[in-house]
Amino acid sequence: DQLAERGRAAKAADQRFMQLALTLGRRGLGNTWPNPAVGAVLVQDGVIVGRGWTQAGGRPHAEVEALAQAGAKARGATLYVTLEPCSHHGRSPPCADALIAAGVARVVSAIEDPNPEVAGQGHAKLRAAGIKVDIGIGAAEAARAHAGHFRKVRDDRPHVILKLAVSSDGKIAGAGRQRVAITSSAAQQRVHLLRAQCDAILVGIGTVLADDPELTCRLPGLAPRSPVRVVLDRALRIPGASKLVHSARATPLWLIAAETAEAAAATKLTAAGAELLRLNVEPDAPGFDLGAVLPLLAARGISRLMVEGGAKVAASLLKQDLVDEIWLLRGPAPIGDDGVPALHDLPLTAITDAPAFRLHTSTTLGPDTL
Ligand code: AOF
Ligand code: ZN
Repeated sequence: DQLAERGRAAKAADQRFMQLALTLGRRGLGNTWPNPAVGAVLVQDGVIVGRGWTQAGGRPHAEVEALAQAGAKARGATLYVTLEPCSHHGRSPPCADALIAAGVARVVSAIEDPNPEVAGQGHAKLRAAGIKVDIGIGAAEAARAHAGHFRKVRDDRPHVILKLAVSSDGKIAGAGRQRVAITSSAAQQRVHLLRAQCDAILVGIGTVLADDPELTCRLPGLAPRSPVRVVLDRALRIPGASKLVHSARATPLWLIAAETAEAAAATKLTAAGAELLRLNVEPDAPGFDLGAVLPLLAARGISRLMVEGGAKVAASLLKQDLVDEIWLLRGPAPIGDDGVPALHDLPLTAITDAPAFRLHTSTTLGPDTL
């Protein structure tokens, strides 16, 4: 009985420390691309001796941070980490080697790293050095935190988060695309936080022309965490006077344009700080093939992509089954039949009733529902 009790207590402690590692790891969301946002905790005799998370731009890795904090106290300690420690010589030496050198006794790892350069070899290396390795605690939550990394490695595209802010009758704007207040400031703040937790945010040129959005995170202190802004702008119609172009030096702006887009516009926008990504488009195609746009972003390191509009981009992503996660914010008031529906040519029930999606969480934000 005493033995069973001790086993249960040890398991509960493992879960608690892994929860902490997951929480620390999430601090890096949106800030570590092209790398995943990993969290790590080093524990010696039940006492936390080191905490770490992947730093901006992906380095140092979480384990290295935790080891640096623990110093000599890492010897004999247990490491809780949200992703398999790396075994490859990438932009930094392998974390597995650092853990072995520091004398860590046990590693509790949430999930295997799908990166083919690692893919089980990190765990194997640790075991070969006599470290006890337990895998799987917190795996579901880790898979969610690292969804972008998994998607990028496996499917060459980012994890796509579609954000929709709709009126009670499922509209996103008034008649003639007129801007209407739909959600409250509480909901808007939550959206700004989500922006900070994504690597990039994508909109169509129609949304830019209609709304002149800035697409930054404007929460106090979090402006530097604004994502890369990406606009699908095949003919380079984005106005030089738009907020996006104006802020292009402070926060990156990537314009996805057709190879045929006018050279003069390209020169002007590049001079203003925007970066151009050229993509081939068939002359009579209605727009870009999003199935080709997403790999372009993944190749540049983007693993968590938020999509904020408009209705055409949202509908075509859904039609092509390229949406992984939806944030549906619904305001309390209707707009009316002449408003713009959230999904061009698709009823909103295409997502709310679609078998491909399941409700993860539902919560209220002021007068709105998320
Ligand atoms: C870890 N801890 O905190 C992260 C890891 O180019 P590098 O050397 O920075 O390696 C990048 C790869 O390392 C990345 O694709 C992923 O497989 C892994 N990320 N690994 O041990 C970390 N961020
Ligand atoms: Zn590493």
